Amino acid sequence: MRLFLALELPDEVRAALGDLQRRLRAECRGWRWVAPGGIHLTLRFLGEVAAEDDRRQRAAWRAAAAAFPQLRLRLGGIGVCPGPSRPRVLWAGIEDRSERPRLGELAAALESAARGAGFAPEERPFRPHLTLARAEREGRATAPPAGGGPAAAEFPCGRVTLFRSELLPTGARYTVLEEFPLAGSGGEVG
Ligand code: 2AM
Repeated sequence: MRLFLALELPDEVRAALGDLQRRLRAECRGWRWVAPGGIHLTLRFLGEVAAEDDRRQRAAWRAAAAAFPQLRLRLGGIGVCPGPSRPRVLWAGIEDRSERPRLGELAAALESAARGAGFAPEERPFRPHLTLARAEREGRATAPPAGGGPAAAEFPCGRVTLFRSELLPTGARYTVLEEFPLAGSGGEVG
């Protein structure tokens, strides 16, 4: 199974991102748009995991989440990576003045749990982003001007979610396998 750990977004935040996608779709060509219901914030990509290892690892994810206080975030501006001349991914960020630094701490706590569970270290730095679209062909998509993101209120994040990702011809299908509440939370997302 292909697995990853992520934060789910409250419905109103996904709706704001869906509105943003509609606006960008009119301005930008050459993108495959992610269904708003599937937009999430990846904290740790796990990759292929055997079912028996997954069962064992879940205790580590549960413990790491339970030790980390819940946080509040706010959507930030949009951008593309790796850069505007050859955009591959179009994303919305997390506002710097929200609890974004704590998001890095949560990802680091999960990274540490992952290493404890036997995963090879993640070499790439953690760059929190919400993927809105992927280029149909690399280098052919038009990038929107960076900056202004969706207007949206601060939202609470109360749990880490373990997702299964299946790569289908119609796009990725994400399935929630288990939710791990953060400290001081009933596990709510909003
Ligand atoms: P992306 O949104 O930037 O594509 C499920 O595929 C999630 O895991 C997505 O959020 C995706 O990031 C991320 N992901 C997929 N493959 C990955 C990899 N090899 N390393 C890190 N993250 C990955």
